[in-house]
Formats: sequence, C-alpha cells, structure tokens
Amino acid sequence: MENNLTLGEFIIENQKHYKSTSGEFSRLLSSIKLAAKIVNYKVNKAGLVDILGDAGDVNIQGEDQKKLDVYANDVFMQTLINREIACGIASEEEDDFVAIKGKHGTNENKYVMLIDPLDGSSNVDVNVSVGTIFSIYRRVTPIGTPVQQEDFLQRGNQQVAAGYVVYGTSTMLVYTSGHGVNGFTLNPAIGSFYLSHPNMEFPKDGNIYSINEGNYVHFPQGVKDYLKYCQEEKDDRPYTSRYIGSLVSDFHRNMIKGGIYMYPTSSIGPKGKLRLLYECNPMAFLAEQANGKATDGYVRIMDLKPTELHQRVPFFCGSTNMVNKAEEFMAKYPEDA
Ligand code: P6P
Repeated sequence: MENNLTLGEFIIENQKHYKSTSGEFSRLLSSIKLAAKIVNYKVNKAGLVDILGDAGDVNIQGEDQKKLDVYANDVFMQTLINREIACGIASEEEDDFVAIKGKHGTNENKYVMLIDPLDGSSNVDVNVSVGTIFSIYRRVTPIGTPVQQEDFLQRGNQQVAAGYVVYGTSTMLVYTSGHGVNGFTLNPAIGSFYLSHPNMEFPKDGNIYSINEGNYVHFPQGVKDYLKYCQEEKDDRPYTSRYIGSLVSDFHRNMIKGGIYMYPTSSIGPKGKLRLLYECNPMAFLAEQANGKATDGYVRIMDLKPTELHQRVPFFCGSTNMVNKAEEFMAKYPEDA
C-alpha cells in the first residue's frame, strides 16, 4: 500500500479543486486527519484504558455521554480551535456552536465545520465499530466577524466537503470535496492514511437493507410495505438484513456492496432519530457524490432548510434504485408525509 498516495499527497494534488488559495481548506482537512489519528488510538485502546462507561453527563440529545464521546469531542474541538483553521465549529455533543477567535480577537477564516465526534458510541463497550462524521461549509456572514447561527443552518447542498472516519477492523477516512468519494486506510505502524478506495460508488442496486426492525410496529405503513417487499420471495428477493447500529459502518458497507439504510419517522420518534446537520447532510453529500441517493422519504435531504442545530429528520440513503423503490411505497400514503 505504501506505493499508494497518502491522504496528505492527495489533498495537495487536489488543491486545484478548492477555490481557497490560502491553503486554508487543505489545512482544515489535515487537522481532521490528525484528530482522527488521535481518536483512533484511544478507540483502539478503549478496552484497556479506563475511558469506557458513562462520563456522567447527559448531552443535549438526552443521551448518556460516554467518556469516549467526550474525549473525541474534545480532540476535534481543540485540534481546530488551537490551530484557528476554521472560524466556527458545531458539535453534536455541544449545546451550541463555538466561534473560534483569532489571536487578535478576529478570525479571517472562511470555513465552518460541523461534527459528530463519535457516532454510534454506545457500541464502544461491546467492541463494535464506531465513527466520526464531519461536514464543512463556507461561512455566509462577513469574514472577520464572529460566526452566527446562520453560518451553520445552511442547506446540505451548500457543503464544501463532508466525510467520515470509521474505526473498524481497519481505520478508514472517507471524504468528498465535490469531486467524487475517496477512501484512505490508516497504516497504524507509521500513522499514515493511504488511498485504498479511489472513486467509491454505490452500486445502483443492492440486496441489503439496514433498519432497526425492533421499531416495526411504530413505522409508517409505507415503510412496513417496503420491508415486506424486501422480505418476499420474488425476483432478486428476499434481501439480506444487516444493521450494526452505527450509521457510519452501515453506510460504508452498503456503499461498497449496495444497499439501503433507513431511519424513518415512527410513532415514538416523529422526526426519526438522526440529526440533519451532523449525520444526514454529510452522509447525503457522500451518497450523491457516490451516485447514490439520500432523502427523508419524500424530499432530497440536501435541499432541506435547517431551522435548528440539533433537528432530526427521517433518513433513507443508499443505492439509488433501492431508495426510489422505498419512496414508491412511501408515496402511497401521502398522509404520512
Ligand atoms: P437505534 C447512533 O446513535 C445512531 O445515531 C446511528 O449511528 C445509528 O445508525 C442509529 O443511531 C442507531 O439507532 O435506535 O437503532 O439504536
């Protein structure tokens, strides 16, 4: 693998794509790469070092914050704040966004970042893979002034870049800056990410569906009908059910093999569970750049106008033909929209 491009070389080679001449965007990606390596070390040692279990706090989502959640959040926040590489950062683990002040009180940077520092963290205690998800936008308020909430409440179609780190059997960083999706695998022996999956694409079709079927009784009828379609013995069906409970891992497998991930509305969660800004928009950008599709069952995820930092939306994402078929079933019940 050592003959492959490293992530650093790839970023430099593709600098021509980024409108920023100051190299700010490249430095931002490099700081994410550094933070990912630090978190990876801790995630891999979690079973040995006492950072498992609850940190005692409860985050804005009302979920117990596990120490590794808190640790990962601190690493990404501090890596960006200390380097003043972005002008603001919003984290799924933080109640509000953070304006990054420059040494002289102003910050001339033009990018803001949103991050889910450790998605699927409840899997850490049972040694199942987890991930980091990030999303980058150009600020919309005047450069040099403190960032405002509107810099973060942008539609997903305004993203400059998005990606994830999957801390799995191997650690990979997968990202897009609007020119396709590329995957880099970490060689832990030397601490370098190497280009291992160039131009990743969702197969148009697949036979894997990922959903928490424990919520079946609470699903809208269109989802129930689609699941029965997946399970009936006809044509290329029944499909295979695969659900890890870690969005990054389910998405990554489905992008390689073909499949659909669904977290729909339910009678217990009227807007589903996933956050539009921290999970759905970045994964939707990746999906579309990989010739896949991402909607809320009716509308393109990246066209939704965010109204609050932590809002949740229903999420259907993966192989285009599978998402289209799911939407056909959803369309039969417009009252559920
Ligand atoms: P459930 C993790 O908390 C997460 O946000 C996604 O990574 C994952 O796909 C989903 O929630 C799992 O939710 O309700 O099935 O446990």
